[in-house]
Amino acid sequence: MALSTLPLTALCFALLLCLIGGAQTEVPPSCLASAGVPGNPGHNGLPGRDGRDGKDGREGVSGPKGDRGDPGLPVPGPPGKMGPAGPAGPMGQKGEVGMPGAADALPKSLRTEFQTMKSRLSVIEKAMGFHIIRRVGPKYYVTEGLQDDFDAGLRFCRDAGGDLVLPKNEEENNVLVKMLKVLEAPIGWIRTTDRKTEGIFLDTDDSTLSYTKWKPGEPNDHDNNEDCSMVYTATGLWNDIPCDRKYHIVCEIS
Ligand code: FUC
Ligand code: CA
Ligand code: CA
Repeated sequence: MALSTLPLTALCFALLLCLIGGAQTEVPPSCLASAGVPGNPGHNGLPGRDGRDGKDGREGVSGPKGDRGDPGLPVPGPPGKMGPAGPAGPMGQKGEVGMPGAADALPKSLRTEFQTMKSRLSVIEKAMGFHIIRRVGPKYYVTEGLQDDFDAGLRFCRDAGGDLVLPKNEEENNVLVKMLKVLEAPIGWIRTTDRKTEGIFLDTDDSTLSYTKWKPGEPNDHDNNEDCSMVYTATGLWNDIPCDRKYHIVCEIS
C-alpha cells in the first residue's frame, strides 16, 4: 500500500464513524466539520514483495546449424577380434643353402663313415623285426615262416622295409635254402617274373638277372600259366610256377 494513502484512510474511517453515528440520531456537529479542504497527499508506501514466478515459457525455435567440426586425430582404435584363418597361400621359393652344420664340419672320411654306419644300423633294425635272421654278406635274409601267394609275399616284405628275396650269387642261394630247411618248407618264393614279357624273367624293378639257378628245362611256362618263380629246398634249383600258389616267404633287407 502506498505511504501517501494512509491519512486518506484515516479520514474515511472518521467519516464512516460519523455516518454510523448519524444513522441512529441526527448528524453530530463534528461530522459537518469534515467536509473541509483536503490535506496534502501522503508519501508513497514501501514497494511490495516480489510476485510468484511465472509459468515456464514455450520452447524456442531451434538455433542455426553449427559449423563443421575439426577432423579427428589419426589415432588407431583397438584391434578387432581375430577373423577365421584364410586359405593357405602358394608355396614360397626355395631358400638358399644354409651354413654348414656341425656334422658337415667333420672331415669327409668321417662323414662318409658316419653315413655308412647310419645305413647299416637302419638295416639291422629292420632285420631285428623278424624271428629268423641270417646275414649274407651285406644283406640280411629274414622270415616269419609265413606262406602266401607271390604278390602278398612282395607286399609283406616291402611293408617291413625290405623286399622278397632274390639270390644274387651261390652263397645267397645257399643261405635261402638253409632257412627254408629250418622252416621245413619244400618251396620258397623268389623275386622274378615274366609278367611283362612272356619267357623273359626280370627282377620286379624290370632289371635283368645277374644270377640264375633254373632247373634244367625251366622256365617252361607250364599250361601257359607260370609267370612267377620259386626255389626247391631239396636242390636249390629254380622253377617258374603260377603266381597264385602259396609258398613260404623269405625277405631280404639291404
Ligand atoms: C613241371 C614244372 C611246372 C609244374 C609241373 C607240375 O612241368 O615246370 O612248373 O611244377 O612240373
Ligand atoms: Ca610265363
Ligand atoms: Ca615251370
